Amino acid sequence: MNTAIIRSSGLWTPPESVSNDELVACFNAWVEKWNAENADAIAAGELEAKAPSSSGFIEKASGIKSRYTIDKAGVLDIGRMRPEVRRRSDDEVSVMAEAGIAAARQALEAAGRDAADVDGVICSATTMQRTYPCIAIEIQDALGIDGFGYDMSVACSSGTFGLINAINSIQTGQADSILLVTPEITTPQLNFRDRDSHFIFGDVAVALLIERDDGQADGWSIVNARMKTSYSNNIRSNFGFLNACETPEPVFEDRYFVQEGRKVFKEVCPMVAELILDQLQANQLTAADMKRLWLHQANINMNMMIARKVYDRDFTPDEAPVILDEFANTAGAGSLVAFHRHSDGFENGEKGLMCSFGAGYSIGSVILERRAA
Ligand code: CO8
Repeated sequence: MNTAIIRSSGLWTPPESVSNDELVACFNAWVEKWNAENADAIAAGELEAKAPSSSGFIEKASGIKSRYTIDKAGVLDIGRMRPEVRRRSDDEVSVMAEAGIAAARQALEAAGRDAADVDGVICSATTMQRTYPCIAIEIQDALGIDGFGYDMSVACSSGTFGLINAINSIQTGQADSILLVTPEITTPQLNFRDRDSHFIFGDVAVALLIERDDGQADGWSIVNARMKTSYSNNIRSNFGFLNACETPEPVFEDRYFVQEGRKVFKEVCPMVAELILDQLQANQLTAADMKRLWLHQANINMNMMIARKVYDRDFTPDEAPVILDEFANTAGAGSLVAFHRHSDGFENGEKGLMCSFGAGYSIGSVILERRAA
């Protein structure tokens, strides 16, 4: 069986970022307007007045300070409160592919590789912009890769499950080199008029180049990979192709992201810590062997709790780096972005662990070892 190595990574961020203060100012202006327009119904007890949001709550409850979006003006326009996306012709590159291509090009450049070196593209993200042709095939075509491409989706574990698929392709000899691309365009899936969730997500694209390990190249070899899923309705979106045909017609809000955040927190943290500790033990390793945990980036308090349980001691920010202050939750991209931003300072043979967790529930956990050729 071949062995796989992560050779390089790449990242695309939209040019515009929205701070908590900007987001909250827009939300609160809309709340004030809505409450004024519905004052009579509120006074009569027919409607409940909407409560304002607060930057202080957002930062304390989630650790998020800002998020990138594909269209700041649309998000902050109280008459719209969602990104505006120009409809593109069939001859133009799609929004998701464009983001993915930029991240993929960066990963190729970082490894000194070009399209001729790559056999396949996996596009793994929470939601696809269209059903077919696959976004992965569009990315493959734009980069000029002679091989194959396919899309896959496992919500917040899309990045790690995609990585594990790439590893499997290389181990079985199906491919020698795979570009994994995770473009997460989440802000159009968010209800910016919902106080509970309007601050949570941001847009990004991340790419990893995974190759057959020939023992010559720098990178990260794969020590072990684990996947776990367990059905839960606590994080849900009912957006889908049947919406247009459903009777009764679904309310528009039902198509957005919704969650029972407290339940998710309580249920997912112990599941993740237990899986990581079990995986380490099964590989004759302990937390002390892990120089860094690149955890999914949904909530800083979740990450602190999981890292505390895994290390069984206080830990330094360097041991469980946080990127959600800048990016917010980027769904399936989060743990890969943390890896991209914070994979320096490893000596040959030192190990770290990448772990995603989220809707499904789903957990993807990969132990990596630094290889310096
Ligand atoms: N401003 C001010 N106050 C607020 C706000 C706000 N914006 N929102 C809620 N509050 C208030 C509430 O009204 C409540 O007040 P009171 O105590 O008086 O009733 C108080 O704050 C506490 O509310 P919560 O209990 O809801 O607050 P929490 O402390 O639980 O924090 C979080 C909310 C931050 C959402 C937290 O529960 C959390 O992050 N949980 C983990 C969730 C998680 O990790 N989910 C993973 C989702 S991501 C995923 O799986 C990918 C899905 C695919 C994504 C697709 C892209 C869109």
